[in-house]
Amino acid sequence: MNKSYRIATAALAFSLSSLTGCQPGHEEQAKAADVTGSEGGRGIAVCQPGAGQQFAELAGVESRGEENTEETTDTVPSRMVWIPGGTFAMGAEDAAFPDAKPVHDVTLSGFWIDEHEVTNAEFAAFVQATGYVTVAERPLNPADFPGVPADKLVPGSGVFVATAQPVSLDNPLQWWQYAPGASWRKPFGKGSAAMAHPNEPVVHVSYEDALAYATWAGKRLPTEAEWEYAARGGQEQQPYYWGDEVKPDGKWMANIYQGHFPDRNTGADGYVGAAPVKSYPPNPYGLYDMDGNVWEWCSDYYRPDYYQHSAKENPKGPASSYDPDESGTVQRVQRGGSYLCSDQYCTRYRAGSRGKGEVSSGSSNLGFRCVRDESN
Ligand SMILES: [Ca+2]
Repeated sequence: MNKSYRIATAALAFSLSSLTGCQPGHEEQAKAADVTGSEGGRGIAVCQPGAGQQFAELAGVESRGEENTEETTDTVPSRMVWIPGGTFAMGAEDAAFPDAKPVHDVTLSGFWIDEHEVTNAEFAAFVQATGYVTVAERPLNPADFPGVPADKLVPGSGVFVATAQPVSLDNPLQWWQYAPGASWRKPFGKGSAAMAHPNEPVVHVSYEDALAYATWAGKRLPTEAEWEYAARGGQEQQPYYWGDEVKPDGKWMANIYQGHFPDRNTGADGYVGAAPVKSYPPNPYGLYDMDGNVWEWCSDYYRPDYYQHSAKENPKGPASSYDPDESGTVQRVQRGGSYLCSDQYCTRYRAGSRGKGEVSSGSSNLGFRCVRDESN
């Protein structure tokens, strides 16, 4: 397997592949010039691998730093919700999402879906039962990383690091760093004492990791159509899964990003990083965090043109992946956006939009939830 995409510089750096869902569209790139150079010097460090995670001290905002290493045993129970079969309009008319066109009718059989993202506590039970080692924890094969010094081949994963000041939005490596030792157990890497919180969604999971968990749990990963159908909650096309306004009645409906990306996260919605599951209102189906918090793996291969010839009943995606932006990589769909999404950057938290990522890569804002067929 060619893993050269995981090398961004002479030193081992974080793969962009799992972040592509948060790369700006052309519209956002055009705005980058306006962003750069404004509000200089007001950056808030969200985390700094190597120096340790340092969450901003913000009044009213959950602050979690190195001192927070306590064990919590009171975990959110795992529950599944039955989604009745039906037909819905899949995709988005939004000009920012050409790969989400055309909007097309899709008919699905009913299925069960996790009411919340898989938590660290749930993933820990899987690891304890099976001894499973995630991709981010495994030794790196030098043959997969030609030209990278052996001492740089350290297991780890990509962690978001707020910039010290406003930057151009055309290069995500300015705010993504490869953090040695970062994994689902230690989301910010070995330079931080922070451990995974039991009720927060598991992160730094590759597609393989998510699939292994789902199989162990007697479940599977959702198709992209199932995911969107569940997220829409039986409602018609609208800009956001919850309605027409990003902040109806002055209330934040999902864990997304406020402030100025990527240097100043005000955490106005209550969280600057991942939030414990079920921290925001559920959708009409009783599902939490279908929007924001962390991206979620789907089982479909990603192709930007798939909607042009998608099956009408129970579509399962194309036979293989193709991404003109990253040809040669195998990509699966990711959905829902994350705590780093806003209308300034990463608009793909909006309804009907699509994300994607390279299958062996995880990051600090990527997790998953599972589904189950009626007969199982
Ligand atoms: Ca937030």
